[in-house]
Amino acid sequence: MINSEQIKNLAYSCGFDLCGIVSPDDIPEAQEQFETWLSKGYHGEMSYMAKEPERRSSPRQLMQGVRSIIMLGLNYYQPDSKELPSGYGIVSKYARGKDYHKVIAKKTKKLILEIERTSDGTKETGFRWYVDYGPMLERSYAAKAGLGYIGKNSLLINKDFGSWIFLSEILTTLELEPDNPYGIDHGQCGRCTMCIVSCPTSAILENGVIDSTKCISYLTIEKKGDISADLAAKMKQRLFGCDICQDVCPKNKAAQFTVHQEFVGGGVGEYLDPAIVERIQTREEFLALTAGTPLTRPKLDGLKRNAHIAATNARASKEKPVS
Ligand code: B12
Repeated sequence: MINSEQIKNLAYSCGFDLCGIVSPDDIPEAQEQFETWLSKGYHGEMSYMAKEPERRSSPRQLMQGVRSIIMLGLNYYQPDSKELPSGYGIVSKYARGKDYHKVIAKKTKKLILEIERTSDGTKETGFRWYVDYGPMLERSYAAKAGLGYIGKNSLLINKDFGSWIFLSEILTTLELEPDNPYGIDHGQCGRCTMCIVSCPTSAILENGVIDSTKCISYLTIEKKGDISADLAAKMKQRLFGCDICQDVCPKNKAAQFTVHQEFVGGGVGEYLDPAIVERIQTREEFLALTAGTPLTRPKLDGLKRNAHIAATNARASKEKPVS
């Protein structure tokens, strides 16, 4: 029978930077916070978040016979260049290369094959994996698996990689020894409120509670239709996603450049000329620029809207670099 230690070694050999094991028990306090978040409408137009909310902290409803969850993390940090080219829009770090869903899917499938191969004779073993889109409160389970702690910006923060990590998970029928969530000291935010005070739209309401309807990440990626003039002005030149609450975080000072080249190359890169996006007419032209990257998410209309806002804000600020 395969054990937790072997699973972790296989995960690292498949390219994951973090791996922890957690039991598939419900996390009632996370569920409660999540339902409060929904009841206040902080999910905005993300109606999929409100679909069967009780499943998100109840893995046994997601897979029959699940006995363990293998939580995984992948570092995507890459430093910014010093200067924003005049008039350009900024793409957040997670989206500069290939779509992480695809990158993680490939590594996860390989890991499952390796686990099957190693745990000889467990043909009956079941696996179900998710990355991001799955109905799981990923950060709560990652924290319980010892991958980090949940910071005031609501992100999972790891002592070695800071918050620049993607999360994913494999639910399995394998019985594995869970990790001790307090086994590794990842530190805490303490009295620091840098993320809260630096958010231009005041989207971080209190420790770990994000009002998505104000979050620049939500506005540029998930929201459909117009963005109010007030919020649009605060987006400055952010064309896709936002990293401010991570850039200012002292826990991210020691971040390590990702070894996963997929997140660095093969995408649109750090800056995008809004004029290029605004000129796009057809779906083919849109896909020529964005296929295989996270930028397909807001569709052509959303990306054009963002480009227009970034260009307008660049002109308004006399093309000064954004802070
Ligand atoms: C919806 C969503 C968003 C929304 C809402 C954000 C939010 N904070 O909820 C929007 C579009 C705004 C968004 C933005 C971003 N997102 Co997002 N998003 C998600 C998604 C799909 C669901 C999150 C969710 O359930 N939110 C609802 C709230 C209430 O849940 P929660 O924040 O997890 O809160 C729970 C915990 O914090 C917990 N809790 C709070 N305090 C404590 C303390 C302890 C001790 C414990 C145990 C639990 C706990 O209780 C809460 C209720 O359950 C997840 C993937 C997933 N399936 O989980 C990715 C995810 C959270 N996003 C991710 C990323 C990378 C981003 C961006 C950085 C992208 C960008 N650069 O633009 C920004 C960051 C903005 C921010 N500060 O949150 C990563 C975060 C990785 C990490 N290191 O934490 C995730 C995990 C995707 C992934 N698979 O890697 N996102």
